[in-house]
Amino acid sequence: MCVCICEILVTLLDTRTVPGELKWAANPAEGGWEEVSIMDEKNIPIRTYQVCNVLEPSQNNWLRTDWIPRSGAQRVYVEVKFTLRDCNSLPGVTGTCKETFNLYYHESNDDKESYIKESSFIKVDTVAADESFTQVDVGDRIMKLNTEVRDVKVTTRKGFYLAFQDVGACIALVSVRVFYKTCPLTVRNLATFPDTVTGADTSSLVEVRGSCVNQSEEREEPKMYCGADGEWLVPIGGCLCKPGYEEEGGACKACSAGFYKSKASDPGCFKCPPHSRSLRDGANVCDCHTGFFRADADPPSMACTQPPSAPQQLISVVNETSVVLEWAPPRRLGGRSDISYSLECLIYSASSNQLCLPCGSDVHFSPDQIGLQTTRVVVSKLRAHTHYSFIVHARNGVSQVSGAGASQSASVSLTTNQAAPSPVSSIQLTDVTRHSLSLAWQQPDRPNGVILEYEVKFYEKDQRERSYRIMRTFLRSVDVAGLNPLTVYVFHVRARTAAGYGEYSAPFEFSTNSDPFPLIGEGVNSAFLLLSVSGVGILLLISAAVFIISRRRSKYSKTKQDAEEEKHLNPGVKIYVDPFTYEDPDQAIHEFAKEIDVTNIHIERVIGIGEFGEVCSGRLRAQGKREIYVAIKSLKAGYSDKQRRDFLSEASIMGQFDHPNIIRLEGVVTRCKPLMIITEYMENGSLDAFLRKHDGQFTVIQLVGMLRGIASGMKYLSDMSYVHRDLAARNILVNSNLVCKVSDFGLSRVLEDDPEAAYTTRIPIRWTAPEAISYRKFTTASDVWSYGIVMWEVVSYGERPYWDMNNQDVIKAIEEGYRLPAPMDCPVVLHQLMLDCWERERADRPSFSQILNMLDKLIRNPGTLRRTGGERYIIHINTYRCKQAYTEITLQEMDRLGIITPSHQDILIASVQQEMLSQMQHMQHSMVPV
Ligand code: ACK
Repeated sequence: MCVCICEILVTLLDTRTVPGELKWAANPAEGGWEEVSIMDEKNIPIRTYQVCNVLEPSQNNWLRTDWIPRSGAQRVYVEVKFTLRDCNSLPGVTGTCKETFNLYYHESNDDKESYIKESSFIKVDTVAADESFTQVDVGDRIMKLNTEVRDVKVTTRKGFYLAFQDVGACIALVSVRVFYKTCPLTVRNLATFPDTVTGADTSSLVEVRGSCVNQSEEREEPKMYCGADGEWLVPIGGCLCKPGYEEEGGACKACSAGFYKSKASDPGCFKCPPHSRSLRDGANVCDCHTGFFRADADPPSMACTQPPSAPQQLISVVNETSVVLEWAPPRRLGGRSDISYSLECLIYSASSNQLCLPCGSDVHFSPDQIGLQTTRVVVSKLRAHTHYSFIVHARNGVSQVSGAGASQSASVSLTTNQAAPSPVSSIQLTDVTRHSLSLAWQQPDRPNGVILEYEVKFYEKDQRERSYRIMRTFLRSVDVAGLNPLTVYVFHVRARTAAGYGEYSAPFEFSTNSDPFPLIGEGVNSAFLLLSVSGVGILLLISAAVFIISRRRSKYSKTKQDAEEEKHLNPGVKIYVDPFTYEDPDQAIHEFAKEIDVTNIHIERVIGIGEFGEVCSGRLRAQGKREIYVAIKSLKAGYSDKQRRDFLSEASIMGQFDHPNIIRLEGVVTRCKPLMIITEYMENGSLDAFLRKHDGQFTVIQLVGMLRGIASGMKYLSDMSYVHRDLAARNILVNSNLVCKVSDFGLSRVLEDDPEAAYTTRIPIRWTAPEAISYRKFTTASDVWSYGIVMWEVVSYGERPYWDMNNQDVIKAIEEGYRLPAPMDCPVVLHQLMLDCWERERADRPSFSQILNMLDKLIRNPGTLRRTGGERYIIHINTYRCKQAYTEITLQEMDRLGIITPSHQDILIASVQQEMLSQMQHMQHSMVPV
């Protein structure tokens, strides 16, 4: 729209509008200017001043106006309308007639100056007529009116006087108008500029600051210049409508409902973006619909959005102690593209009432744990054999404001595999002599399981690794003897768990002490010198010998170890020889067992009672070997020949075996009494008692590790065609490293030798396969049955198989198809393996080789051990008098109700998985007493 910025004229004096006479001061008062009232062209009476003394020379007629207030003006305009007679038109005037008059002004604060000296007036101009008239025809008067305008700067006083000087013209001042100019009030760029009086000079510009119109704010200081002619010039800056308002007709108008304007600089109001609305006028932002949100950084022009839904298809791939987590983006992104993921890692802690605790800071996330843009993370440095939960949160810019940040997540639980321990980080020297170094170290940062052993590798620094020695210890320290004096040795230590050896530590160098002998010098007795020299010689010889022997020994042990491994890899070559096939049992014993000199045996204490007498622990110092701990079984005095043969037959059998999971025979004492069988010492005694003592203290993987050892030993025995016949947890021995070894090789000959013996009293009914009970069909397959029972014993921490049922009931139950239920927390796969071992048909049972493979597979994939079927069980409660319906119940509930009491005399509780229901129903029938 065009705004007219025409000047405004403010009148200070207009003779036409003055009512009545003007009564200006004329000088001379008579004969000069005269006030004459006439009618103007519209017949309105006006006052004029006239003078016409053209015939008289030297005219000087002054006419002075009244005081005119300046009213703030700085330059005033004087518009004079007048008529002037042309001198030529006047007959008889010569020389005296003029055609101009002079305009003067005089500034003054006094509005009533009665007399002003003519000399104090300042001349404005000499005014001549543009038009003049030659004659006045009174009847038909033609008046040619001149209009002349002059401007005068009046700045010094409050007002001024004007004066007209006539010097001999014939003039009529028809009207005099005095005015000044203003630039009018105007709005430009939403700024209001007030009415402004123009400047004093014709070229002056008055700078004016505008003020913003209602509901607007300054964009840039609004300014304009008021020109002398009353026109606005050069607008600068301006204002903008505030948020919620838009410009219309130079004003700011509120945005209507459904529209918004967020910034003053926005060109106008916009429609509300999707999922938002504005209900009232003047909105600077639209409110989101319920369930939709706007992030702090979201512009108001953006649609309102929602948090994402949960990530999809979260999968985990466990690799030892690392896990790769991958997922697909959420199905609903909420209308945003700023999705990110973060991971929460929780560790299952058995110690804190099975709550999940946040993983420690040592867990590593790649590329990161939070702010992930990718849908794949590798989590490493987890603990081995440990249950973890990972929660993947999907978040976007509005998750926080929506308050739903934590809920949009997917989770996965997993168990890490076994992994070798991390390296030992440092080795400290605790003692040093000329020939020995004592070292100690801390457990690795991440043992990843129970540390079974440390291996210390060392060599002379000069020798590098060309020739090294190995020592193994269960402790975190070692005394290394037999070293050369003043020699630098390099040591590496590594730890071993069930998962194998970890990496060696970095090399640590330690030096033995120097030779303490005094230097040969003055004052040394020659005999002592001789002794010293020869002593040094002998010592050197001894050290050399020790060195050579130790080097040989280390080579031997390494060779032996290699052979052991090789043999273990290629089993089944050797076949077991039954000592009873020897006519002379002593021949067998001397073929398979080493005779030990009793003076090398140091008995320390009694640790138990065996079938033939006491079992003691003690130490054996075999010639040229280091002292070892041993178990010593002795044959009590007063034995018969048969007892002697039976006693020694165990050693003859044991002596044929060489396997890490078979108890090792050190030798026998047959040449003096009492007869003794010396075996390696197993610190933790028999497995059943050991498990009962440590009820619930092992991880499933540790239990499976024990079972694997037993299966490995049994595979070795079966490869050698040896049938054990009395495989039970009580006949498994456990050493300090939790290594389980099969022992007790005495039962085989009992039945063999005495088929008519009352075997039902001696036979371990609960451990024995039905065909072996029924018709003494002892085979590796019947050992497999017993192995299944051992599995059950292990997983139930030494519980008695079939609890307090008597042997006859056990035989009957088995015959009817009943099988032991899964122990509490037993992984489904393990119970299934037990059931496989208890197949009625022995051909259907797995071989030890298959069992071993299966357990190895479980150890490699511990996730498969997670399912315990423990959530809900079908419980059949059978009494001897009545049969009850089964019910679904959890173990916890059973526990709470106190009904799982296997020791209870007349109640048998069987808990099986749902899949086993048919077998269970079958069992129900079987348990009805006859
Ligand atoms: O459960 P234990 O302590 O372990 O009690 C029995 C006891 O002797 C009668 O057999 C223990 N025993 C047998 N052989 C050994 C051995 N080699 N090392 C340690 N203890 C043994 C067994």
